[in-house]
Amino acid sequence: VPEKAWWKEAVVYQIYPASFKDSNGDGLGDVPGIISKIPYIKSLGVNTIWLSPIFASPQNDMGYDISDYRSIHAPYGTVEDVQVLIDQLHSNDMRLLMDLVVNHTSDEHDWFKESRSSKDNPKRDWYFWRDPKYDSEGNRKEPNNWRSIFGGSAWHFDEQTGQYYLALFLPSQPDLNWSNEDMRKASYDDIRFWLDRGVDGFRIDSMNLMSKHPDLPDGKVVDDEPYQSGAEFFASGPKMHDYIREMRAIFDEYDAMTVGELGFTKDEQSVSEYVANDRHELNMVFTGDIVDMDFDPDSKYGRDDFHPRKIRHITNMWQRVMPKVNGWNSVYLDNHDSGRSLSRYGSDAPEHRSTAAKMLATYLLTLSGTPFMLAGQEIGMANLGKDYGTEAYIDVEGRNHYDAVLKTRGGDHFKMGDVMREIQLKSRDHGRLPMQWDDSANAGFSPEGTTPWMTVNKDYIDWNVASQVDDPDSVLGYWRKMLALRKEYTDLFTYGSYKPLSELDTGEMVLGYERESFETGKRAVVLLNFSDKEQKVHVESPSREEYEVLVSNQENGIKAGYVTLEPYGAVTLVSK
Ligand code: TEU
Repeated sequence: VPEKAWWKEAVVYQIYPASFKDSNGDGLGDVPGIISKIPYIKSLGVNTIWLSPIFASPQNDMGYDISDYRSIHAPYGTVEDVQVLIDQLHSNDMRLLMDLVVNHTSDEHDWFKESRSSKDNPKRDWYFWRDPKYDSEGNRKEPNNWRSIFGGSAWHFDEQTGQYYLALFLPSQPDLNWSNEDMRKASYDDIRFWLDRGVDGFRIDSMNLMSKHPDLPDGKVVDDEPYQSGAEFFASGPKMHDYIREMRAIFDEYDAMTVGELGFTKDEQSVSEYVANDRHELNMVFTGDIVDMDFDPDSKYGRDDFHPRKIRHITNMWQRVMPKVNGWNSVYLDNHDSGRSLSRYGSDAPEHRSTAAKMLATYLLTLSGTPFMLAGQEIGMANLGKDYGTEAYIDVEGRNHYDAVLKTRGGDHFKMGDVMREIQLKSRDHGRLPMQWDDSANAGFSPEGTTPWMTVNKDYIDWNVASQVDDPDSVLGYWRKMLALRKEYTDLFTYGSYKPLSELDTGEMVLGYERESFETGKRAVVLLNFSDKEQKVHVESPSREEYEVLVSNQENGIKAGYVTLEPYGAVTLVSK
């Protein structure tokens, strides 16, 4: 039986600050805009907000490139505004998680400026500086073959001192060297700065990249490209658990929670080591597998279509592993780094959109773990439609990919159909679309007459908060109902046991599972149709007569012994 904790009962609403609510008409969302929406967020039934980075930053990676952790990017507001946000959330019994980006800084951070200034600067070792290598012809080469996650080499030559520095993301996001104790201490001071102001926890960005193999060896060569992943030497490196434990001591002083972003590491054993309770490391992680279900194993924009068997496998694995190791996990389908789950794992076709959005909500809110939703999910926000051209896509990751492929195809945009298909599904832009509040200009995100920082999806005319907020049958109405049920049945959905239903009973397109409360013995059967076809499911154990429908996104279809799921249908039964 899992021990209770506030962070296990949290339901988290992720806000991408640039895209939530622009209060002053500069085209960018801001902290006062978020504050103005607290009553709305609270009315949904969520109790925690995760804010993607709002700190001072040149914004080369939308704030994931921080130049000063203790001040706020001016267009978003001030430290005082954030204090108001924290205080107002607290007085509403809500909490705030911030984004902790400490695997790297911006190259405009003072630490990096000092570090790059000379080889003997005291902060030189706060980053990774290495001498060049030379090939047989005497040409200068990078210290190793690692590839940046955003493409190209992960090393950048700095003329001033004649060495390369490491940057796993953009060249302007140099990696911090966590093996340097002074660097770690400086970072902990920044963490305390926010904890002292009442922040309730952190989502730790690129968490498991903070410990690299000390020798920085060449990555395994898998093709004839000049740069190779190298992740086997920079993800979950040898000191990773030491650093996390050192940080945990600080978080414990404040009863703060942590959720670590876990890239590359996907196996049960390694994931468990971060979250098993007795190891005292993180409260939970984001395993990347759930957002990668339509990625090619080696490349995000490689094609590998989603199939329900993938979500069955991933869900069954983590739901069973966590209780075994006395650990905890997050439950999520969306974030700011990909396309909307509705468009990828459900359907945004007009005839299915509302049903599919409700089906995915049912998934998120009937599993054990802490649910994280992305703002807009509650109204069924979807990807940009296929009629948007390349100019609508502005994120650096997708653009770099497009440009790199374009080059290999002789610059011919007409040969890019396959690449556009993947961008239309998975580009990070989709997760960052401005929030659709109403059907006025700019979807009510920015005042009329201003130009939002990125495309507002034109489907906002039909899909917005105002049109759903008073309609109990809307996607928003369904989210509210599900959030209330999750709260009412905390013992069942948050803390209960999990048992998968056999694929033989559900058929391959349906995900089915049973939950049971340790406290009351109450049981739930959840059936989710991940296809656009009707599916007939045999529900045997125990007999149907003992169950009633708790919530569903379809009217009919439930007969003794069988449930007929409509396309994207979701039925949750509970024992009487
Ligand atoms: O993402 C880390 C990461 O590994 C990403 O490359 C992710 O896999 C990719 O974006 C999926 O498309 C985090 C943040 O979530 C992301 O927004 C940042 O760009 C990145 O770190 C660098 O800070």
